[in-house]
Amino acid sequence: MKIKSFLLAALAVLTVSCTGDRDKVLKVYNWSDYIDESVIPEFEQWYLEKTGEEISVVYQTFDVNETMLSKIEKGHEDYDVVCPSDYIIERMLNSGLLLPLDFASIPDSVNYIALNRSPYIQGVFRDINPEIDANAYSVAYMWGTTGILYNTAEVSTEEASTWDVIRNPKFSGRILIKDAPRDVYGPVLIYLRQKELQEGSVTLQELMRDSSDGSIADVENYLREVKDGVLGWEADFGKDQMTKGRGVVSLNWSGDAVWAIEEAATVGVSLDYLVPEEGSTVWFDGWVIPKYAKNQKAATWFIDFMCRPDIAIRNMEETGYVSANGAMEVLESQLDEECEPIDLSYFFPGADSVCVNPVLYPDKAVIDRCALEHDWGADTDKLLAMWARVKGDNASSWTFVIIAVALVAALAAVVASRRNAAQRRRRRSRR
Ligand code: SPD
Repeated sequence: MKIKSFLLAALAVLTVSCTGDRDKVLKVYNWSDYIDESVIPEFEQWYLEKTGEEISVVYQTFDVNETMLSKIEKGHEDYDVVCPSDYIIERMLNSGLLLPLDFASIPDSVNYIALNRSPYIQGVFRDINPEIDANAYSVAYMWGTTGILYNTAEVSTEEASTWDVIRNPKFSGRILIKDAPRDVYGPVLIYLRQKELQEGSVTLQELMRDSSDGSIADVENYLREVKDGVLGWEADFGKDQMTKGRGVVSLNWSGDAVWAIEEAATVGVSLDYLVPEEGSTVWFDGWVIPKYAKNQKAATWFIDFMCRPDIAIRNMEETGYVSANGAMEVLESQLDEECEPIDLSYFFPGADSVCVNPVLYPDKAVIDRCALEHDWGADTDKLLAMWARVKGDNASSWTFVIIAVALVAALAAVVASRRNAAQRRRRRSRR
């Protein structure tokens, strides 16, 4: 977080603790690098103009879903708006952690939520939980795919087109993997179950709910083969490592990829991104109001403000991620004559041949080989334990090497000192 926003947040916290005026504060908890921070003071101004009430936003960030979830699930922290991914929204819905959104409280004149909801996104959110419509509790913010970001000077398109690239010995030591267990598990399992997918004995959707011990063990074995070549398990530094040419293959999200591709081009590094042929996950992060929120009104207005097309465009431009906003204004802002026309009618009705960056908005054919992750409930702990084992073993194998080297050195020192002592004794007895 920038120093200015940190100071503003600290000031707002101080105001609450001094005056107790919690309804003048809005606590937002979002992913890092996921907003144009200049929209926050604009929201405060807009809120004052529209409601006549003052508001100070306390803006905090997280790097992985699980950190955010634990603060709410276990810590009962009073964030007013948070931005979890689809499968976490599902978990929060299932455990009664979300408040319904009161769209009706926003006057028609400024209701951007209802106006700009893409029918595609609405459908996806309905699929999150067949029993409770997630659209009543969340509004999608950004979305994208999980795929391979690669250095085109070192990695061919063919090599990057399969998930096997993450264990390709040619790139060992220069591979970056997202430190996001579900986002790695999904694609790896899809890769490992290619035969079954092709035979039709399992579907992508079934794999996204597969938390069986057998599948977790298969993914664990695969990741153990991968890990020796891993340069870093990263939450946010991967894109930077790729632009500097330190990494050449990165299992990453499409938004980080867009940011990295543009940044790398300015320093003469050529990166590209694709979704491997075997298939992958498509994900959606959405705004929700947790049960422990203290300012539901300002939270609802904040979500509405984020749905304003001009604000959505600014957030896209700043972060590289794609807004879930379905307004035509958003599509028009992304038209790029240099790209090949693609079919985007699934997202923007009627847009069956538009020129946009395909990393931002994937073609329908790419979406068709992707599936949405789902909550595993209590089985999530099995995955987190596996993840800790895979990553932790890295540390323990290094620890083992260091201990072994230290033991050999100590042994050599003992042997040398005994030999010297024996030589001294022999010399003394000869005298
Ligand atoms: N730096 C912000 C990254 C947010 C990406 N969210 C992707 C979630 C996939 N489950």
